[in-house]
Amino acid sequence: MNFSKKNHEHKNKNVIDVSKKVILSVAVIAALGFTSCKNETKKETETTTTEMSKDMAITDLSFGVRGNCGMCKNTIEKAANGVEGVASANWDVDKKKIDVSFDDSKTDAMAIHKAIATSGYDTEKVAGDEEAYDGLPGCCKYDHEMMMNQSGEEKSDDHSNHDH
Ligand SMILES: [Cu+2]
Repeated sequence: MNFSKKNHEHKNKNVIDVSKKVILSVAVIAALGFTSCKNETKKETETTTTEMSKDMAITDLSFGVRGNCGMCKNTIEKAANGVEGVASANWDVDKKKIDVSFDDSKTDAMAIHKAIATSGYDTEKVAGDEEAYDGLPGCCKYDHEMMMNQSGEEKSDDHSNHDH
């Protein structure tokens, strides 16, 4: 009699232990699920931020472009600005040099060289389109032998390139 009662109590205790374990497991699983969810959200945010900063990446570039005057300046800058991703373009008539800022996720340096060449102007890397050059106003028909990408110093000292 006494033995049987003890056995019964033991069984009840087992049932309670099992229930406790189940509740604990559910809580742990829920906690894990919540944590992993949180991590995923965090990851997504980080990825978005990286992509955004990549989109905003602006590259500054300078290279030589031949030309004569203010009309050349307009044509050259218009050609560079016509390339998607170019934020700004400024051609220096004295230095025969253009400063361009562009989004390098949308375009690259060669696309800008080619666009300027298509408008008729020689760049350091691409010769100007001949037909477009022929169509330029007389004052804009620049010398193809012209020095380009000059620093101000070279221009003020004409003998800097000679050995005498
Ligand atoms: Cu001109």
